[in-house]
Amino acid sequence: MTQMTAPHAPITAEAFADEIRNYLLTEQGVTPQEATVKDVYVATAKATRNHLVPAWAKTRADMVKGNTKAVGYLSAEFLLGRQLRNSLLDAGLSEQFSKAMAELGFDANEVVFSEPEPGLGNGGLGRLAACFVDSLASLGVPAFGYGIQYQYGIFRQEFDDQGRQYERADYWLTNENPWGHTDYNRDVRVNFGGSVQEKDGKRVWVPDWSVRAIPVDYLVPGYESGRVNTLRLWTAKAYHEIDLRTFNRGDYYGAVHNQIQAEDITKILYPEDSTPQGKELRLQQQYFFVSASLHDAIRTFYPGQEKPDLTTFPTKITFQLNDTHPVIGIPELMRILMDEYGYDWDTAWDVTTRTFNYTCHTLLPEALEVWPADLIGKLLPRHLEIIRKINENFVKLLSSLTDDQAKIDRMRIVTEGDNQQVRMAYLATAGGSHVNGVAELHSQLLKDVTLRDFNDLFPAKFTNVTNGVTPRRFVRIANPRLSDLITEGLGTDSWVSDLSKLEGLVPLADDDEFVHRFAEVKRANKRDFAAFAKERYGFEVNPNTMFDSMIKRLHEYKRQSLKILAVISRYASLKSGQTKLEDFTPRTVIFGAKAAPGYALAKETIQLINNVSRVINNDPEVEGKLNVLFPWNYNIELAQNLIPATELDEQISQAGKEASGTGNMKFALNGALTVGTLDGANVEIRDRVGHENFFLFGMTVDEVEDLYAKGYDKGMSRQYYESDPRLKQAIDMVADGTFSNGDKSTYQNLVNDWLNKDYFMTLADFRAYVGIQAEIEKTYADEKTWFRKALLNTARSGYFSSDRSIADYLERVWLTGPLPEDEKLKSRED
Ligand code: GLS
Repeated sequence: MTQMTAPHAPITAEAFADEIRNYLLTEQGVTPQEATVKDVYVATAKATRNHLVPAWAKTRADMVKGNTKAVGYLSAEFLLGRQLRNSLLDAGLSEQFSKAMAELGFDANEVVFSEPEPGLGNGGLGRLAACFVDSLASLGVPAFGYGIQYQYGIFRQEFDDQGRQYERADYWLTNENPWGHTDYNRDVRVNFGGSVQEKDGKRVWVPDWSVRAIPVDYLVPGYESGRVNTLRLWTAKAYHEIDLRTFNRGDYYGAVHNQIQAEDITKILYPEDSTPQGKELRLQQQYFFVSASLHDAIRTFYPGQEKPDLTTFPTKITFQLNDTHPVIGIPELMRILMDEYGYDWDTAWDVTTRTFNYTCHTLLPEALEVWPADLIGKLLPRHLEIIRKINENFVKLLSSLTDDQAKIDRMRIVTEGDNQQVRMAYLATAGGSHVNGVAELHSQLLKDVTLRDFNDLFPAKFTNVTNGVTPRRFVRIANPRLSDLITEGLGTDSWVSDLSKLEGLVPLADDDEFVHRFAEVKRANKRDFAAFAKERYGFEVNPNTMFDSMIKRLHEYKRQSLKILAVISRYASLKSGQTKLEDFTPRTVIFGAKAAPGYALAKETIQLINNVSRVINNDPEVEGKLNVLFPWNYNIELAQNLIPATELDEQISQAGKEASGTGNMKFALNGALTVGTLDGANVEIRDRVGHENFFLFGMTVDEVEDLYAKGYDKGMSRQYYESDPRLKQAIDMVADGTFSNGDKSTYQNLVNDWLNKDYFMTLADFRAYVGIQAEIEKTYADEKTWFRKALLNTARSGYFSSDRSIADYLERVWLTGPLPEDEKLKSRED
């Protein structure tokens, strides 16, 4: 069988170099001799994109012509990471690129690094969306990713000389962006404000102001699928940018008021992860991209039709609501169907409920978005009417299903009384076909706790789809050494598109030579990371230490403070001689984390980590034994460098709080062992890799609940402090100024919280955490055992491919599949 490696005929390195030269000259206006690294990056990106365009057009045409229902992935965040290597891989041009760079006299890595990273997401949720569009294309499923092109993505994190985080704007779009094509000819009008009036017995929305939504199209190539999908990110522009009369009066700011109001909508990504703030601008963003996307889908699937039969809409496309952020799409589709196309309520409701599905990504009650009805009424008056009617009908439906009035009241989409609120998760559950959580435990807790009443009455709606990560970016590209070894071990590279094949490595865990080579890969990656950390951050890293990483957003529930308290405790124990230096397993402890700018306790934790790092790293007594690194501005680049080099991965959230986690999957695939709680996808990772290959500690969900019932967060944590000398010593050191040049007030809020509240039970889990670390060290001392376990983590984590997640969505939620093979083959021949 001949295997296609790319959606087009491959070309030679010389020909590719010529194409790059051509772009340099015709678009950048420079010869290779004059070109800078950035010029070469832009020209290479354009040349690469050009190779993908024919398959892109063909995929779209097949999608519109064919009978395969498409997927619309509506997400306020797509955390893409750099595009060049990924596009080269999918275009089948990776090798040509290396040679072409050599021919042109440029360093391939430098060219890759010169691409600014598009940080259009906060963390796991946004990165998951990026993995999902990659997998949809790789599986050949026709799909659109729909979102927002923020002018400023997640802030750049820096640390000041006190170790405090400060935030800088992320100017990622300041330079040329060769990947996104701004399509001014396919703009969409999005309206806001105004009122609803009665005309000829109909409710008519008379808006107050409008914004021009312009699509910026990114190509999403599939790996070896011959397909290229579209990621359409909307940018906002004003219809009338300048008011000349106001300008002529000398009011220059007033003259551009319209422009500012419009462009503000897509100016900046809100930097909260898991705990969004209900700001008016955020609702504007949500409505803006959802309204534009729904109109875009209608014109795409019913081209040129003035009176399309939109009762077929759910057979053309199914929309996935990525968390509550796009849920305003439900009343918007109702409005479009009724007000723009004249359908009656019942038909519109039938179409709408068959079109949408909802993924919930959280267990934190504060993360389920709730909007004041007044705010929705002010910004989207017609939508508020529709939401009220949906609520009214829903309450009627509930009354026909149960006599339990309290339950009905709990389930209202719009709350009653003063300050009415619209609960977006409930609207999504009522208005969509399916609701899913993102790991088995999470989906179960959604059914048992968060959406329990809904599950009681509509059990068929609920399902689980465990998250996954793309093996292309997070193994093949991030870890070339491991990729080569896997390919050698399996005798094929087909694992890149079918990660379940990794299972074939299991027998090699008994092959000492192979395990040794696996260990060599890790060691080489550690040396690479040490060099990267030195160059990028100026850190001295000893590669002959255990690399122990915790990279994720800074959040109390994730419990970075548990880890830093344990580090302090080991430091104290080394200093006091309780632990002999020669018995100590040398460790490099690495943190990467951004805190939401307004999250005070999280920011104090960042400051503490930085200062613990400063004190320990400058203490000659522990030199070479304990080192704490906190590279700033954790992003995808850092993840791609650190994950392949990590030996121990920390997933230590309080049980029942992390919906899934996806970093845990990336680490396991790259041969790190996890120390973790029974939370999120940790549970499934442990079951798959084998309980003996996972370091479990801490309370379970039930134990956590029991402890709350006993009043833990009402002052019980102090008992743990009093009764564990190591814990007491660590907290006392934070309180007494050891990590703040003697100042006792610096970490006052943290210390107070630990001793009086500690909602996420850091203190209660401390003893178990320190205990498991001793076991980890014992295992690490025996290299063969450690790397055998690590290899088994890689071999048994194939399930955590986002290709598998997408296959599950296709089967359980979207009820569609790839474009037919013949259409695919036709597209390759063209
Ligand atoms: C999150 C969860 O916190 C993560 O556990 C999860 O892995 C991710 C993707 O499902 O979604 N929810 C959220 O608001 N941010 C996340 O990262």
